[in-house]
Amino acid sequence: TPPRIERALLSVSDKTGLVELARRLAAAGVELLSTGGSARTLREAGLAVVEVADYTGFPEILDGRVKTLQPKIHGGLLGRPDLPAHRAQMEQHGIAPIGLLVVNLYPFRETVAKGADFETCIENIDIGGPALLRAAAKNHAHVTVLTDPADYEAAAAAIEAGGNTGAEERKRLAAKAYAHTAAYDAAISGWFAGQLGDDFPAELTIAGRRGEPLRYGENPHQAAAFYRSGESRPGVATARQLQGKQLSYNNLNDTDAAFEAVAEFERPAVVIVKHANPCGVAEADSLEAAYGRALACDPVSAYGGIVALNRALDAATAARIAELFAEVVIAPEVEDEAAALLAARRNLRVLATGALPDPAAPGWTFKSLSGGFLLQGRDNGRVARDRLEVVTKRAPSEAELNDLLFAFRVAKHVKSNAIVYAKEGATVGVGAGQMSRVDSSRIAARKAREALGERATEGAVVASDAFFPFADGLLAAAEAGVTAVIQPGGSMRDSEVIAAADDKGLAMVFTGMRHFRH
Ligand code: 93A
Repeated sequence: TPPRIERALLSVSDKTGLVELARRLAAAGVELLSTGGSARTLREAGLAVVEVADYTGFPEILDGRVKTLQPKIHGGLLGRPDLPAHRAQMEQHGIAPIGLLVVNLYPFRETVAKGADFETCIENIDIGGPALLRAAAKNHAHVTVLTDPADYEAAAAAIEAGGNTGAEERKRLAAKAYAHTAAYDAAISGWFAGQLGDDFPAELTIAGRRGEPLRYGENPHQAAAFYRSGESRPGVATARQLQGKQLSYNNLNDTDAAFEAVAEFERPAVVIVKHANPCGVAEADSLEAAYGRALACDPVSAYGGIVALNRALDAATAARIAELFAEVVIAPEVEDEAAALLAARRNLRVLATGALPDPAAPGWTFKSLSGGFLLQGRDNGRVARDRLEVVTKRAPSEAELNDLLFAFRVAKHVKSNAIVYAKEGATVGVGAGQMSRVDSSRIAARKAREALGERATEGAVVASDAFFPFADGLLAAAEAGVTAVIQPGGSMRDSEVIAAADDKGLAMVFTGMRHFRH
C-alpha cells in the first residue's frame, strides 16, 4: 500500500454522499481539492476546500469547459511516487500527488432522457471528468478512484483505519471507472448516431449494468448474469419481486416472453408460457375466466409454467393459480388479498411491474451469434382490423374476425413455424417451433383434441405467423374443423392455397405482415 493519501480531488455532478465523505477525509487529515459547484457544496457544509483554479493558478475558463484539464492536476494523478524521475519532475513543476479522485460525470443520459435540445445535450458531454477518471484508474497502483457513492463508505473506512485503501480494492475501483467511462461514451455515440438518423453506426457498443445475480444459465454448467440496458419505459424492467425463490435465467427469459405477449390484449387476458412459447392464451370479461380458459388449452404443458396477466391480480384468480404448480406469476399489480393467498406457495415467484409494456413501442432487440450479434428493430407491428384483405369467396363473420385477430396476435409471440387455433377469445391449440408448417398445424390440432376433446377445433379459426407455402398446412387445419384463416399471404402458391380454402368453404384474410420469431 502506498503512503497515506494527502490530497483528494472531488468533482462531482451527483453530489449524493459527497459532504459526508469529505468530512471523513478531512478528519483523517486529507486536503480537499475541488471544482466550482462541488467546492461550494463542501464550503457550505463548513469544510476547508482548495479550489482547483487556486491550486493550478489557472482559472476555470470557457464556461467551465476547461476546469481540471491542467498539468498540475493530471500530473498529480499520473505521477508514480515509486519512480525517482517522476518524483523529481513533479517537484520541479510544483505538482503534488493526488491520492484519491472522486468524480461522477455530467448527467448526459439523464439530459437526453429529459428530451433536452441538441445544444444542451452537447454541453452535458463531460470531457474533463472522463480524462480524470482514466488517469486515476491507469495509476491505480497509487491512486484510488471513486465513481459511485456506493463505494464511498468502504474507502472512507479504509482511509480512517490505515491512511489508504488496499491494492486489490484500488484495482477493482479502476476497472469500475473504465466501465463507467465506456458506458458513458457508448451512450454519447449511440445518441450521436441517432441524431444523424444512423441506426447502424460502423461501431456499436452495447452497455449494461449487472442486475440480479443468477445461479446459472440455461443449464447448470453455464454461467450467467442479467444486465440492465437502462432502457426506461413503463412496464419494462420495472418488476418488483414480492415473494418466492430467486429468479433463474430461464425464468427471466420466459417471464419476459409472457409479459410482452399479455400486453397485446385490451380485455382482461392471461398468457401461460412454457419454454418461451405460449401454451395457453385467453381474454375474457374477467381475469379468472381468462385464466381458466388459458389453462384448459394445454394443462400438461402449463405445469411449471409462467403466468402473465394484464390486469391487477385479484383474489379469485390467485386462488386458481395457487392450485397449479407455476414458476412465476407476473402482473401490473397484485391486490393484497391475492398476495396473501399466494404467500402459502412459498417458492412461487410473484412479480408486480406497476405498468404494462407498450407493444407498439419502438426499440431494438439483439441476438448473439458466433463472432458477433444481430441487431433489429423490435417486432412492434400490429395488424389493424381495417387493413385485412379478404381473399376468399366467403368473408369472415364478425365473431370469426375477432378470433382471427386474437389468434394472429398470439402467433406473433409463438416461435416459428407458429400455428395457433383459437375459439371465442382463447387458444385451443398451439403448434410451435416446427421446421415444417404442416407439422405445426398437425401438432396444434392433436394437442387441441387431447386437451379439449375431439371437437375442440371445430368452428375454431387458425392463424399462421407466415404464409402457407403449400395448401397442405391449410388443409390440415380444415380437416381439424376450422372455419376461418389468417395469414400474411405472399406465397408463390397463394392462388392454390386460396382455391383450397374456397373449396373447403373457409374464410381467409391476408395481413400483409409476417411475425417470424426464432
Ligand atoms: O467541462 S468539463 O468537461 N471540463 C473539465 O475540465 C472538467 N473537470 C471536471 N467538465 C469537467 N468536470 C466535471 O465537472 C466533473 O466530471 C463533474 O461532473 C463536474 C463537477 O463540476 P462542479 O464541481 O462545478 O459541480
